[in-house]
Amino acid sequence: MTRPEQVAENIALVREKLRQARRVVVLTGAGVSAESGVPTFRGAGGMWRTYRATDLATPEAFTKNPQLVWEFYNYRREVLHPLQPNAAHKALAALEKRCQHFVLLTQNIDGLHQAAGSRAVLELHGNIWWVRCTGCGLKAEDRRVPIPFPPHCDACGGMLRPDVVWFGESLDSGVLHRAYTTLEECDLMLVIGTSGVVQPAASMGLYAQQHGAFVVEINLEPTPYSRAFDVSLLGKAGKLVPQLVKEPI
Ligand code: BV8
Ligand code: ZN
Repeated sequence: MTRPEQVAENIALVREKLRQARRVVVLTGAGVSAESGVPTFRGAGGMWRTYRATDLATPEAFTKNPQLVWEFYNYRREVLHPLQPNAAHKALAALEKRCQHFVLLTQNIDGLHQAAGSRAVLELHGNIWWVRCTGCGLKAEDRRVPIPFPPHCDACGGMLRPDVVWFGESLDSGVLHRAYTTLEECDLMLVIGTSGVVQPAASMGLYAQQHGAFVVEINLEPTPYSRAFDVSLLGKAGKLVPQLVKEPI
Protein backbone atom coordinates (compact mmCIF):
# COMPACT_ATOMS: atom_id res chain seq x y z
CA MET A 1 0.00 0.00 0.00
CA THR A 2 1.44 3.39 -1.02
CA ARG A 3 2.06 5.70 1.96
CA PRO A 4 0.24 9.09 1.79
CA GLU A 5 3.53 11.01 1.56
CA GLN A 6 4.58 8.83 -1.37
CA VAL A 7 1.28 9.59 -3.17
CA ALA A 8 1.90 13.31 -2.65
CA GLU A 9 5.46 12.91 -3.99
CA ASN A 10 4.17 11.03 -7.04
CA ILE A 11 1.55 13.67 -7.75
CA ALA A 12 4.21 16.41 -7.48
CA LEU A 13 6.47 14.44 -9.83
CA VAL A 14 3.71 13.96 -12.44
CA ARG A 15 2.75 17.67 -12.22
CA GLU A 16 6.42 18.56 -12.88
CA LYS A 17 6.49 16.20 -15.86
CA LEU A 18 3.30 17.87 -17.17
CA ARG A 19 5.00 21.26 -16.79
CA GLN A 20 7.99 20.10 -18.86
CA ALA A 21 6.12 18.00 -21.44
CA ARG A 22 5.77 19.26 -25.01
CA ARG A 23 3.88 16.30 -26.46
CA VAL A 24 1.26 14.66 -24.23
CA VAL A 25 -0.76 11.53 -25.08
CA VAL A 26 -3.56 10.20 -22.91
CA LEU A 27 -5.12 6.72 -23.20
CA THR A 28 -8.44 6.22 -21.43
CA GLY A 29 -10.64 3.22 -20.70
CA ALA A 30 -14.00 2.61 -19.07
CA GLY A 31 -12.71 3.72 -15.65
CA VAL A 32 -12.62 7.37 -16.75
CA SER A 33 -16.39 7.23 -17.40
CA ALA A 34 -17.27 5.23 -14.27
CA GLU A 35 -17.96 8.35 -12.17
CA SER A 36 -20.39 9.52 -14.86
CA GLY A 37 -22.41 6.37 -14.10
CA VAL A 38 -21.18 4.28 -17.07
CA PRO A 39 -20.76 0.61 -16.05
CA THR A 40 -17.23 -0.70 -16.62
CA PHE A 41 -16.51 -4.05 -18.25
CA ARG A 42 -14.31 -5.70 -15.61
CA GLY A 43 -12.89 -5.02 -12.19
CA ALA A 44 -14.50 -2.76 -9.63
CA GLY A 45 -18.17 -2.03 -10.39
CA GLY A 46 -18.27 -3.68 -13.82
CA MET A 47 -20.79 -5.36 -16.11
CA TRP A 48 -23.74 -4.47 -18.25
CA ARG A 49 -26.75 -6.11 -16.55
CA THR A 50 -26.75 -9.79 -17.60
CA TYR A 51 -25.03 -9.18 -20.94
CA ARG A 52 -21.43 -10.31 -21.42
CA ALA A 53 -19.85 -7.74 -23.76
CA THR A 54 -17.28 -10.25 -25.02
CA ASP A 55 -20.13 -12.58 -26.13
CA LEU A 56 -22.26 -9.91 -27.82
CA ALA A 57 -19.71 -7.39 -29.10
CA THR A 58 -18.64 -9.74 -31.91
CA PRO A 59 -19.41 -10.05 -35.64
CA GLU A 60 -20.45 -13.68 -35.08
CA ALA A 61 -23.11 -12.66 -32.54
CA PHE A 62 -24.42 -10.01 -34.96
CA THR A 63 -24.62 -12.48 -37.85
CA LYS A 64 -26.35 -15.06 -35.66
CA ASN A 65 -28.76 -12.74 -33.84
CA PRO A 66 -28.66 -9.09 -34.94
CA GLN A 67 -31.79 -8.35 -32.90
CA LEU A 68 -30.12 -9.45 -29.63
CA VAL A 69 -26.99 -7.43 -30.41
CA TRP A 70 -29.13 -4.36 -31.20
CA GLU A 71 -31.02 -4.98 -27.93
CA PHE A 72 -27.62 -4.88 -26.13
CA TYR A 73 -26.61 -1.61 -27.81
CA ASN A 74 -30.04 -0.03 -27.35
CA TYR A 75 -29.84 -0.91 -23.65
CA ARG A 76 -26.45 0.79 -23.42
CA ARG A 77 -27.73 3.83 -25.39
CA GLU A 78 -30.61 4.14 -22.91
CA VAL A 79 -28.17 4.01 -19.98
CA LEU A 80 -25.69 6.40 -21.60
CA HIS A 81 -27.83 9.13 -23.13
CA PRO A 82 -28.66 11.10 -19.92
CA LEU A 83 -25.09 10.77 -18.54
CA GLN A 84 -22.72 13.71 -18.37
CA PRO A 85 -18.93 14.08 -18.47
CA ASN A 86 -17.29 13.99 -15.03
CA ALA A 87 -14.39 15.96 -13.49
CA ALA A 88 -11.82 13.69 -15.14
CA HIS A 89 -13.24 14.27 -18.63
CA LYS A 90 -13.34 18.03 -17.97
CA ALA A 91 -9.78 18.12 -16.58
CA LEU A 92 -8.48 16.36 -19.71
CA ALA A 93 -10.30 18.86 -21.94
CA ALA A 94 -8.67 21.71 -19.96
CA LEU A 95 -5.25 20.04 -20.20
CA GLU A 96 -5.56 19.78 -23.99
CA LYS A 97 -5.99 23.56 -24.22
CA ARG A 98 -2.74 24.11 -22.32
CA CYS A 99 -0.51 21.61 -24.16
CA GLN A 100 1.52 22.41 -27.27
CA HIS A 101 0.72 18.95 -28.69
CA PHE A 102 -2.00 16.77 -27.21
CA VAL A 103 -3.83 13.63 -28.38
CA LEU A 104 -6.44 11.67 -26.44
CA LEU A 105 -6.75 8.01 -27.38
CA THR A 106 -9.90 6.45 -25.95
CA GLN A 107 -11.17 2.88 -25.84
CA ASN A 108 -14.53 4.24 -24.76
CA ILE A 109 -17.42 4.48 -27.19
CA ASP A 110 -19.60 6.81 -25.03
CA GLY A 111 -18.53 10.13 -26.59
CA LEU A 112 -18.12 11.75 -23.14
CA HIS A 113 -14.64 13.16 -23.89
CA GLN A 114 -16.00 15.16 -26.83
CA ALA A 115 -19.02 16.22 -24.71
CA ALA A 116 -16.52 17.61 -22.15
CA GLY A 117 -14.80 19.67 -24.85
CA SER A 118 -11.89 17.43 -25.88
CA ARG A 119 -11.07 17.96 -29.56
CA ALA A 120 -8.03 15.84 -30.52
CA VAL A 121 -9.74 12.52 -29.76
CA LEU A 122 -8.96 9.22 -31.49
CA GLU A 123 -11.73 6.69 -30.78
CA LEU A 124 -9.88 3.37 -30.99
CA HIS A 125 -13.07 1.28 -30.63
CA GLY A 126 -15.56 3.55 -32.41
CA ASN A 127 -18.58 5.41 -31.07
CA ILE A 128 -21.94 4.03 -29.91
CA TRP A 129 -23.76 7.12 -31.32
CA TRP A 130 -22.71 6.28 -34.89
CA VAL A 131 -24.05 3.52 -37.16
CA ARG A 132 -22.50 1.89 -40.23
CA CYS A 133 -24.25 0.13 -43.12
CA THR A 134 -23.24 -3.52 -43.55
CA GLY A 135 -24.13 -3.15 -47.23
CA CYS A 136 -22.53 0.04 -48.54
CA GLY A 137 -20.42 1.05 -45.54
CA LEU A 138 -22.18 4.44 -45.18
CA LYS A 139 -21.56 5.92 -41.68
CA ALA A 140 -23.88 8.35 -39.91
CA GLU A 141 -24.47 9.74 -36.45
CA ASP A 142 -27.77 8.39 -35.10
CA ARG A 143 -28.79 9.42 -31.58
CA ARG A 144 -32.25 7.79 -31.55
CA VAL A 145 -32.88 5.91 -28.27
CA PRO A 146 -33.74 3.18 -28.99
CA ILE A 147 -32.97 2.58 -32.69
CA PRO A 148 -35.98 0.60 -34.00
CA PHE A 149 -35.15 -2.92 -35.20
CA PRO A 150 -34.42 -3.80 -37.97
CA PRO A 151 -32.52 -0.57 -38.81
CA HIS A 152 -32.01 -0.10 -42.56
CA CYS A 153 -29.68 2.13 -44.54
CA ASP A 154 -31.50 4.98 -46.35
CA ALA A 155 -29.07 4.71 -49.27
CA CYS A 156 -29.10 0.98 -50.04
CA GLY A 157 -31.51 -0.69 -47.62
CA GLY A 158 -28.68 -2.69 -46.00
CA MET A 159 -28.77 -3.60 -42.29
CA LEU A 160 -27.17 -0.98 -40.04
CA ARG A 161 -24.73 -1.99 -37.27
CA PRO A 162 -23.18 0.02 -34.44
CA ASP A 163 -20.05 1.80 -35.73
CA VAL A 164 -17.85 0.20 -33.07
CA VAL A 165 -14.95 -2.26 -33.19
CA TRP A 166 -16.04 -5.71 -32.04
CA PHE A 167 -13.82 -8.40 -30.54
CA GLY A 168 -12.06 -10.21 -33.37
CA GLU A 169 -12.31 -7.14 -35.64
CA SER A 170 -9.32 -5.04 -36.59
CA LEU A 171 -9.20 -1.42 -35.49
CA ASP A 172 -9.42 1.24 -38.20
CA SER A 173 -5.98 1.28 -39.88
CA GLY A 174 -5.93 5.08 -40.20
CA VAL A 175 -6.77 5.55 -36.52
CA LEU A 176 -4.12 2.98 -35.52
CA HIS A 177 -1.46 4.62 -37.68
CA ARG A 178 -2.14 8.05 -36.16
CA ALA A 179 -2.23 6.54 -32.66
CA TYR A 180 1.15 4.81 -33.00
CA THR A 181 2.74 7.95 -34.47
CA THR A 182 1.63 9.96 -31.41
CA LEU A 183 2.88 7.20 -29.09
CA GLU A 184 6.30 7.26 -30.79
CA GLU A 185 6.59 11.05 -30.54
CA CYS A 186 5.17 11.81 -27.10
CA ASP A 187 7.31 12.61 -24.06
CA LEU A 188 4.56 12.06 -21.49
CA MET A 189 1.68 9.56 -21.51
CA LEU A 190 -1.19 9.23 -19.01
CA VAL A 191 -2.98 5.85 -19.00
CA ILE A 192 -6.28 6.34 -17.18
CA GLY A 193 -9.02 3.91 -16.11
CA THR A 194 -8.16 0.82 -18.10
CA SER A 195 -7.63 -2.74 -16.86
CA GLY A 196 -5.01 -3.38 -19.55
CA VAL A 197 -6.82 -6.48 -20.86
CA VAL A 198 -7.97 -5.55 -24.37
CA GLN A 199 -5.41 -5.49 -27.15
CA PRO A 200 -3.94 -3.67 -28.96
CA ALA A 201 -4.80 -0.68 -26.66
CA ALA A 202 -3.40 -2.47 -23.59
CA SER A 203 0.14 -2.50 -25.01
CA MET A 204 0.20 1.17 -25.99
CA GLY A 205 1.64 2.37 -22.68
CA LEU A 206 4.67 0.06 -22.98
CA TYR A 207 5.03 1.06 -26.63
CA ALA A 208 5.23 4.75 -25.71
CA GLN A 209 7.67 3.95 -22.89
CA GLN A 210 9.89 2.00 -25.30
CA HIS A 211 9.97 5.14 -27.45
CA GLY A 212 11.15 7.30 -24.57
CA ALA A 213 7.92 8.51 -22.95
CA PHE A 214 7.42 8.88 -19.20
CA VAL A 215 4.27 6.83 -18.55
CA VAL A 216 1.87 7.43 -15.67
CA GLU A 217 -1.00 5.07 -14.81
CA ILE A 218 -4.07 6.36 -12.96
CA ASN A 219 -6.43 3.53 -11.98
CA LEU A 220 -8.69 2.39 -9.16
CA GLU A 221 -6.79 -0.88 -8.83
CA PRO A 222 -3.39 -2.24 -9.92
CA THR A 223 -3.10 -3.65 -13.46
CA PRO A 224 -0.54 -5.96 -15.13
CA TYR A 225 1.30 -2.79 -16.25
CA SER A 226 1.38 -0.93 -12.91
CA ARG A 227 4.91 -2.03 -12.01
CA ALA A 228 6.28 -1.43 -15.52
CA PHE A 229 5.08 2.17 -15.83
CA ASP A 230 7.12 5.04 -14.36
CA VAL A 231 4.41 6.06 -11.89
CA SER A 232 1.22 4.23 -10.87
CA LEU A 233 -1.36 6.33 -8.98
CA LEU A 234 -4.15 4.33 -7.36
CA GLY A 235 -7.45 6.12 -6.95
CA LYS A 236 -10.47 7.58 -8.70
CA ALA A 237 -9.86 9.39 -11.98
CA GLY A 238 -12.43 12.05 -11.02
CA LYS A 239 -10.25 12.97 -8.02
CA LEU A 240 -6.69 12.34 -9.28
CA VAL A 241 -6.83 13.81 -12.79
CA PRO A 242 -8.06 17.26 -11.65
CA GLN A 243 -5.34 17.21 -8.95
CA LEU A 244 -2.68 16.51 -11.59
CA VAL A 245 -3.77 19.17 -14.06
CA LYS A 246 -5.01 21.98 -11.78
CA GLU A 247 -3.51 25.41 -12.43
CA PRO A 248 -0.94 26.73 -12.04
CA ILE A 249 0.92 23.85 -13.63
C1 BV8 B 1 -7.78 -6.72 -32.83
C2 BV8 B 1 -16.19 -1.70 -28.42
C3 BV8 B 1 -6.66 -7.70 -34.71
C4 BV8 B 1 -17.38 -2.60 -28.42
C5 BV8 B 1 -14.37 -2.98 -27.41
C6 BV8 B 1 -3.53 -10.14 -28.31
C7 BV8 B 1 -3.53 -10.84 -27.12
C8 BV8 B 1 -4.72 -11.31 -26.56
C9 BV8 B 1 -5.96 -11.06 -27.20
C10 BV8 B 1 -5.95 -10.38 -28.38
C11 BV8 B 1 -4.76 -9.91 -28.93
N1 BV8 B 1 -5.06 -9.25 -30.08
C12 BV8 B 1 -6.39 -9.30 -30.29
C13 BV8 B 1 -6.96 -10.00 -29.27
C14 BV8 B 1 -8.38 -10.30 -29.13
C15 BV8 B 1 -9.13 -9.12 -28.50
C16 BV8 B 1 -8.79 -8.96 -27.04
O1 BV8 B 1 -7.95 -8.14 -26.68
N2 BV8 B 1 -9.51 -9.72 -26.22
C17 BV8 B 1 -9.34 -9.58 -24.78
C18 BV8 B 1 -10.72 -9.78 -24.11
C19 BV8 B 1 -8.31 -10.61 -24.32
N3 BV8 B 1 -8.86 -7.89 -29.21
C20 BV8 B 1 -9.54 -7.64 -30.34
O2 BV8 B 1 -10.32 -8.43 -30.85
C21 BV8 B 1 -9.29 -6.28 -30.98
N4 BV8 B 1 -9.02 -6.48 -32.39
O3 BV8 B 1 -6.83 -6.82 -32.12
O4 BV8 B 1 -7.71 -6.89 -34.22
C22 BV8 B 1 -7.12 -9.11 -34.55
C23 BV8 B 1 -8.25 -9.53 -35.23
C24 BV8 B 1 -8.65 -10.87 -35.10
C25 BV8 B 1 -7.95 -11.75 -34.25
C26 BV8 B 1 -6.82 -11.28 -33.53
C27 BV8 B 1 -6.41 -9.98 -33.70
C28 BV8 B 1 -10.53 -5.42 -30.88
C29 BV8 B 1 -10.77 -5.05 -29.44
C30 BV8 B 1 -11.90 -4.01 -29.36
C31 BV8 B 1 -13.12 -4.63 -28.72
N5 BV8 B 1 -14.15 -3.61 -28.53
N6 BV8 B 1 -15.33 -2.04 -27.28
C32 BV8 B 1 -18.28 -2.29 -27.25
O5 BV8 B 1 -17.86 -1.64 -26.27
O6 BV8 B 1 -19.45 -2.72 -27.32
S1 BV8 B 1 -13.39 -3.33 -26.08
C33 BV8 B 1 -14.10 -2.84 -24.61
O7 BV8 B 1 -13.12 -3.16 -23.61
C34 BV8 B 1 -14.33 -1.34 -24.42
O8 BV8 B 1 -13.93 -0.56 -25.51
C35 BV8 B 1 -13.44 -1.03 -23.22
O9 BV8 B 1 -13.01 0.26 -23.19
C36 BV8 B 1 -12.35 -1.99 -23.49
C37 BV8 B 1 -11.27 -2.22 -22.52
O10 BV8 B 1 -11.79 -2.32 -21.25
P1 BV8 B 1 -11.38 -1.14 -20.23
O11 BV8 B 1 -11.66 0.15 -20.89
O12 BV8 B 1 -10.01 -1.38 -19.73
O13 BV8 B 1 -12.47 -1.33 -19.14
P2 BV8 B 1 -12.43 -2.35 -17.92
O14 BV8 B 1 -13.80 -2.41 -17.35
O15 BV8 B 1 -11.75 -3.62 -18.36
O16 BV8 B 1 -11.45 -1.67 -16.86
C38 BV8 B 1 -11.80 -0.47 -16.24
C39 BV8 B 1 -10.69 -0.15 -15.26
O17 BV8 B 1 -11.02 1.09 -14.65
C40 BV8 B 1 -10.57 -1.18 -14.16
O18 BV8 B 1 -9.19 -1.51 -13.99
C41 BV8 B 1 -11.11 -0.46 -12.92
O19 BV8 B 1 -10.40 -0.79 -11.74
C42 BV8 B 1 -10.84 0.97 -13.25
N7 BV8 B 1 -11.78 1.93 -12.64
C43 BV8 B 1 -13.08 1.73 -12.32
N8 BV8 B 1 -13.58 2.88 -11.81
C44 BV8 B 1 -12.59 3.80 -11.85
C45 BV8 B 1 -11.43 3.20 -12.39
N9 BV8 B 1 -10.26 3.86 -12.54
C46 BV8 B 1 -10.24 5.16 -12.16
N10 BV8 B 1 -11.30 5.80 -11.64
C47 BV8 B 1 -12.48 5.16 -11.47
N11 BV8 B 1 -13.53 5.82 -10.94
ZN1 ZN C 1 -26.08 1.16 -47.20
